[in-house]
Amino acid sequence: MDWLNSFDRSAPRKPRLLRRGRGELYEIEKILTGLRSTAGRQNPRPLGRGASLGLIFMAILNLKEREIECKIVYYGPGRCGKTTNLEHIYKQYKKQTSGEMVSVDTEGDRTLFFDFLPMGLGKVKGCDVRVQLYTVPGQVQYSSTRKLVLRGVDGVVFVADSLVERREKNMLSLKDLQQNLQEYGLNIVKIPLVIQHNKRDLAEQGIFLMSIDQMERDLNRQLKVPSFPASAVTGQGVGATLKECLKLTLLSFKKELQFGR
Ligand SMILES: Nc1nc2c(ncn2[C@@H]2O[C@H](COP(=O)(O)OP(=O)(O)OP(=O)(O)O)[C@@H](O)[C@H]2O)c(=O)[nH]1
Ligand SMILES: [Mg+2]
Repeated sequence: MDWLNSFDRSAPRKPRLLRRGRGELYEIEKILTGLRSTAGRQNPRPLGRGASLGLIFMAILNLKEREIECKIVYYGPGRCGKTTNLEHIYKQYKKQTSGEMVSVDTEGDRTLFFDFLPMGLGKVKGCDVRVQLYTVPGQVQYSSTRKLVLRGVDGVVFVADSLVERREKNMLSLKDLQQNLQEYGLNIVKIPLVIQHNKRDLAEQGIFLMSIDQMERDLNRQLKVPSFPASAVTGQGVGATLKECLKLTLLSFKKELQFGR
């Protein structure tokens, strides 16, 4: 997968914003289902959900046509930089994006529903790999929307905020992720997960940040998942975070297939 190295530095496109009224949850569900099934595929045909009993891997497989479609969700507390991550990916990896970035209902820079960005990674081991990136709304009150966006998740990027005053919010959000995954029968210890320590650029402006060591102790002491310092604003670490999450997701997928045979 050398696609992340092939930067396309042409002029950034402005993400298209879909502004919708605050509908009921089933409304969002319809949007989510529609986006998932239309992004980059002409004849959506899910062949399998979970390769084996008891183990849940939600990637949509179309083995006959050798296609894999997986869903990566950016999770984390409000204002930690999830949308900014997607915006950076949308601008810098245009060749790999297979459609517009869509932000469903925003208020200023706050996500009220979710952001969505479809990508096509080309062939990996002969399979056409399509990836759908989502962000959840981080604000505490959008708990049910977060849970809905997580449905069918294959891999998670947990974006943590390096600001000292966000320490507790990071930990609460990680706990919220664990609980929401659990409600879908998924285990935070088993799901492909990467932690991003975001906003490291603020240190250069003299803002006192939590050390990476402290953030690792707070969030990653037990999980021990790959983690990356990053700045979604400058783009530093954004590609590395996504690449690692994709790697873990595809590896987990491969294991599932072998187990299911
Ligand atoms: N300096 C700096 N600012 C950042 C960084 N990432 C995000 N921000 C800023 O933080 C604010 C919130 O960023 P968003 O990407 O909207 O945060 P979010 O996680 O999507 O927030 P919610 O939608 O409310 O969950 C914006 O003003 C961003 O410009 C970063 O790495 N460095
Ligand atoms: Mg957002």
